[in-house]
Amino acid sequence: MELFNYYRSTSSYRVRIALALKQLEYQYVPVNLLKGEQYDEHFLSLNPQGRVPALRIDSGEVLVQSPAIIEYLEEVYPQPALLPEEPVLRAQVRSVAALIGCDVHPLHNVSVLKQLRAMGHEEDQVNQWIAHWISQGLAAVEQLIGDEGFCFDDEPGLADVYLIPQLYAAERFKISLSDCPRIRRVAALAREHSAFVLAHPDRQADTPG
Ligand SMILES: N[C@@H](CCC(=O)N[C@@H](CS)C(=O)NCC(=O)O)C(=O)O
Repeated sequence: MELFNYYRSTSSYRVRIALALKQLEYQYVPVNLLKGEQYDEHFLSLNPQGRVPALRIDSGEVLVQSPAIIEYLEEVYPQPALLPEEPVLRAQVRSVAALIGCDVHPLHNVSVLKQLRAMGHEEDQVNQWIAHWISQGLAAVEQLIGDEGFCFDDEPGLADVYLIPQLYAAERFKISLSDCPRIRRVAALAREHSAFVLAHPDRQADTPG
């Protein structure tokens, strides 16, 4: 498999964690978002939306959108499972993933911020925008996750796959987690877990030296 991604892209980081948790080998293909490589003809032929991640699977098909890629991995490589068996718990885990993936991350994506700047917003307004949506989303996640272990279990699952990259973005944008002890607990566990360590933006092929 080939993963077209960017070291500090939140949605790429999710897929890297899922691949690492399932101990799947892949080739890392960097797409530099700051240089606009996502709009190169070659990359657009893989993903017409011009966004990472994209996963080329061994049959040659290219999958896009991190939720779809992660679901594919879960279906084809079911162990270790990212979702629990029990339907209510499955829905709760998916809720946290959706909250982050649909209601937080899209609001601070590169092209959304570019559009805010193009509409005349100053950098401090853009930063306030980012801080507002990330803080609000994480405050809700704090209420939804459990009191022990990773978000919902002793072992990491789908909610953790979404949360940890969002925390990396929160740190970049200097969002305080002082009111989020549960989230801080999950972050501390992830720092010690080999799959999360492997997938971390600081140690990818395109991480600046
Ligand atoms: N919903 C998509 C979001 C993909 C996305 O927004 N990727 C960002 C990086 S995290 C990107 O490629 N941005 C480039 C751009 O907006 O120009 C997913 O989960 O894969």
